[in-house]
Amino acid sequence: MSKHCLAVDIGASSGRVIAGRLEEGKLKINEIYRFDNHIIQKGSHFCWDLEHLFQEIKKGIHACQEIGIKPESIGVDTWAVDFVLLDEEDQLLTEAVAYRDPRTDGMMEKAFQIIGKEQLYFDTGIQFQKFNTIYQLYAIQQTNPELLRQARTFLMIPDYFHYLLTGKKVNEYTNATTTQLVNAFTRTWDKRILRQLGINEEMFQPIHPPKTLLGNLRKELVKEFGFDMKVILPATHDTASAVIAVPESENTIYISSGTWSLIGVENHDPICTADALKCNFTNEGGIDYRFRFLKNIMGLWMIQEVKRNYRDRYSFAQLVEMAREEKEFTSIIHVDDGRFLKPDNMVEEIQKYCQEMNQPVPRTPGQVAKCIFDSLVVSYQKAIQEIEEIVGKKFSQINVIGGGCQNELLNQMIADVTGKEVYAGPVEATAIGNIVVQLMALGDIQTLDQARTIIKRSFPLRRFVSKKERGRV
Ligand code: LFR
Repeated sequence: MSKHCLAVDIGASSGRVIAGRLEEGKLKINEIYRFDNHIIQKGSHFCWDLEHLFQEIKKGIHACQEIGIKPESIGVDTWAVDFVLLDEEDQLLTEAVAYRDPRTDGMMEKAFQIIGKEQLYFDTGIQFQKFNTIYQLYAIQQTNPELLRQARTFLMIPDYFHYLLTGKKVNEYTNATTTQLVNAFTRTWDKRILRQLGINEEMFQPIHPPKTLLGNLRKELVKEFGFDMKVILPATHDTASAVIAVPESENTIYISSGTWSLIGVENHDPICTADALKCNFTNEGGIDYRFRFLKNIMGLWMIQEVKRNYRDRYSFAQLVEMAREEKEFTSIIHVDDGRFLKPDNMVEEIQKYCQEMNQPVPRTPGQVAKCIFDSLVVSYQKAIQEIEEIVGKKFSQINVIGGGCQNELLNQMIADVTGKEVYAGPVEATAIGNIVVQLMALGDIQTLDQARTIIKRSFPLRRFVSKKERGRV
């Protein structure tokens, strides 16, 4: 039996502390602790509550002790792009402003006046999203340049938690690439871009790849927990960790399904071409310097918001069942329209959109949910066509990973619309990806291929075929 590794996986709506280890060639995982996460309003900004999240991480570690697990190592992953700045005393200079905050409105266009859009894409390979770190930093540069001058350290959210755990300040590679400030070819901070935008380049830390052994816990924490452990960098961008857990990477298009739907393929080189730019695909840095060639689709955020708008009267499962009943309702919205990024009320925004487009307006929760699922699948199908065109290859199967793969209605709809085989699972792809990277660093797993073989053996997938295909058998 191998050692226990702890994955702390925090998404936009919840966080998990999951322990994993190898047992007779299989990976066994065990959810130790789960907590909520959400955006809170602090002053005039939407922010993440990092203090609360760190307390929750600590509770998860304490919980290990209570059930007699003594982990060998720990690693944290979260969503991408967000960050904090520290001063010369390593104190927080900023709140962790959330990427859905409107401070970046108009910043992307303003930055394009200084750096050409093409140059930015050809150098970084990163998609244009108004919330990318580059535009968040540029927003600070425009409104409070003094803050950037004072900053000594730039840490992304998982980097900050790793700093709190160890006292070591580094930037992890996979997450750093999402800033749109890392050169896709040199894999280092792109000084030219930073200089052009007047962003203090001194605050960036050395970039370290996943599998780096960062160090041990701070002494105070060892005392508090009663044990020490190693802190190992996983792929700290949650999507990077999730994609590690896609068992078949060659002929598969993955959809990492959670708050966002990340749809794409794994490549060995970045595709920074005019076609990829036109379709706004990204080339995020992955494990072993592979690339996630993918597109962000608005994802289950829309249904999470709808659930909230209905004051949590219906569970996700109920919304799915109600959508299933609404066979006749077929209005389609453009899910990637910026208006759905953080509307005051998602239900009303969807209704307004349908009205403006002269489509039937969804009135019941089932109709709203059906409209979201149908529209997501339309967006997936378009992205798949673009991927196949740009990559120049047809893919026979789709692997839906992450929490959203439990939505059987959506899985079936994807199979029906695309005509491809759909595989669902693993649900905890992100934590699994996080854990296998720690096991690789510890020498218990040798290669990525071996990790994927173990994952395939350990977590059976569910298969969905299109109605048409089922009719044939
Ligand atoms: C998914 C994710 C996406 C990223 C978005 C914002 O959780 O990490 O990959 O584009 O959140 O950070």
